[in-house]
Amino acid sequence: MTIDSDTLFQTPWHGVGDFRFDERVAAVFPDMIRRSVPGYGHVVGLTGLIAKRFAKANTCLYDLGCSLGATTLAMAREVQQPGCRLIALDNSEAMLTKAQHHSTDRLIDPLPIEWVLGNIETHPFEPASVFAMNFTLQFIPLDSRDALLRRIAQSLVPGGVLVLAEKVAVEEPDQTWLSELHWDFKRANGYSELEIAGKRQAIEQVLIPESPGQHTARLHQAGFSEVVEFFHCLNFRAWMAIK
Ligand code: GEK
Repeated sequence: MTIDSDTLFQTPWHGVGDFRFDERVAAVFPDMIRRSVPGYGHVVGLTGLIAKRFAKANTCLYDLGCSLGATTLAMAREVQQPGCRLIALDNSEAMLTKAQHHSTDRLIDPLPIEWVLGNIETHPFEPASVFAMNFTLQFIPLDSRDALLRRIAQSLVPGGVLVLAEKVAVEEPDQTWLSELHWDFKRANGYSELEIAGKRQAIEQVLIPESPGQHTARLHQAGFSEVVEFFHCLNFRAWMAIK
């Protein structure tokens, strides 16, 4: 696979809140997410290892908001339990088309992957032992998040797990420097001031982060018995929520 550099915001974007997961974003996505999300590779790799530990034979495993399938492939490589189905869901046709292409030349002995074009909010889930939702809940409308998390918890078999990774809102008013440090991270990865400001403007009304406290409270309310943070870097966190 050749990875194109993310130069999308070097020229003016369409406008405020106009960010879309279209062909232009899909083409540069691996470069964009690596340079924008601290610890992305760790979260993806650990999700594979968590899936290996929690997968139960003859159940489904879901990757919700799979994009180009990095998390999906990490799970497919690790899971050994028999009779599992791995379902990768995204509502961007551009992402899914590319994901399917990549996966065929990347897996040697694959757990078969079902690539599904669909909306996480309405797609019916079958009994599952693992859900991964890495950096995707942040794009779901705020008033749909409780119902989605409840539906995920209901679809999990006892002892099943949800891996949830998110960009989070800064909880303490005196910690706004955490967001600034994230912009420093992007600068250090070669993004210009124009690109950082352009992306912020485009994504402002599309990516709505919530605080860590809001996430963990929602996970408990949704029916998870144990919620453990396994990753934290700047304003990015990931939890395992066990049913
Ligand atoms: C990774 N998890 O590389 N239904 C389905 N898909 C959706 C929806 C929805 N309602 N809303 C957004 N998406 C991936 C990275 S990216 C994160 C996830 C980012 C999809 C959207 O099309 C995009 O592919 C993905 O969620 C979010 O491990 O871009 O920061």
